[in-house]
Amino acid sequence: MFRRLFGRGQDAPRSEEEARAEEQQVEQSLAKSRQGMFGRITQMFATDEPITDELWDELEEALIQGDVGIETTLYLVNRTKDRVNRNNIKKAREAREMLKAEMVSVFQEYADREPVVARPFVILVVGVNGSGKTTLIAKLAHRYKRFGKSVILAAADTFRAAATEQLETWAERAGVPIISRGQGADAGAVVYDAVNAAIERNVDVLIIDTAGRLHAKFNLMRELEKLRNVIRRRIPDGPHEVLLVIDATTGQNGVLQAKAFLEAVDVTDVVVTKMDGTAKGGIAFAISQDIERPIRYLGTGEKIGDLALFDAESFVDALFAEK
Ligand SMILES: Nc1nc2c(ncn2[C@@H]2O[C@H](COP(=O)(O)OP(=O)(O)OP(=O)(O)O)[C@@H](O)[C@H]2O)c(=O)[nH]1
Ligand SMILES: [Mg+2]
Repeated sequence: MFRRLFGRGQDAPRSEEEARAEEQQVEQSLAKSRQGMFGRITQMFATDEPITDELWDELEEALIQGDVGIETTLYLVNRTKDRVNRNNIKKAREAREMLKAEMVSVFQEYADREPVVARPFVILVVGVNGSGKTTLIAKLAHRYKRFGKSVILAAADTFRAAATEQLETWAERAGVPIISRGQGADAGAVVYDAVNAAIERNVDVLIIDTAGRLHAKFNLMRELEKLRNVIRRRIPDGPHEVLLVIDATTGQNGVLQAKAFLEAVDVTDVVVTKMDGTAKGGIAFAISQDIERPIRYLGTGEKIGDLALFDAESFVDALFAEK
């Protein structure tokens, strides 16, 4: 179903067709998860058998194995059980929609913020190394460009060797300009140049890549604070979006690592990458609960078009899709 016409940075699908294509992408990226625990849950709730205590135990086990996390699992099982009892539901098949509704509600706890209108719209991308930041930036550049927005990138990961070159390659592929100073340069200086360039060239969207490999937490905080201050010197309400990137394949441990960023910077949204690479898509629930921010996008593959806006209902439907 077509639900969102206007995204915060004006990056939402423009038609039913585009929205449907994105839903299909999400569905495909969850194929492994459906073959794993979620397929088992679908089967458990696909019968006219009576609901038993064993069914609830099995559900609990499957959700935990699917990386939903213990707390969220218990919440889901208890809420669904209550609802089933209240409504006097007897057959497993009839309980399924109630389980799905509770799953959707987990994500909706952190609802979308009000749209922000700004130009340049500044997006800061943060996350542990290898989580998929640079790839996400390429996907976002491609996406905004497709929607008629002008984009400029800032290569502010000056820490890792070849990070700038990697972003340059993507920028070329996406057909957008990039501001860089190479490895070892001051990241603040890169951002300073990029903000000025974005303003002077009247660009719609500025997307900033950052280093994930800053060893000590203190360094991480200091660096991100510095970048934020550089942005605010010329754009006082920026950055308008701070995206925390989390790799779905790293499981609970990845969520724990990502939490360090919440102390370093005002994260507005989460992006879950590599959904296609895990059989434990339940990690999205754990992420939503632990990070306490809305999930904005899903990375569904390695290609530049493999990005979808996150929609709680489509996501849960896709986990339960019978195919
Ligand atoms: N399958 C899959 N692979 C992805 C996705 N997003 C990123 N990757 C891969 O993950 C790897 C790391 O991606 P990068 O974008 O370089 O990650 P990064 O966070 O910028 O890493 P650092 O710069 O080292 O901190 C690459 O091999 C990407 O192709 C995704 O949605 N699906
Ligand atoms: Mg990178």
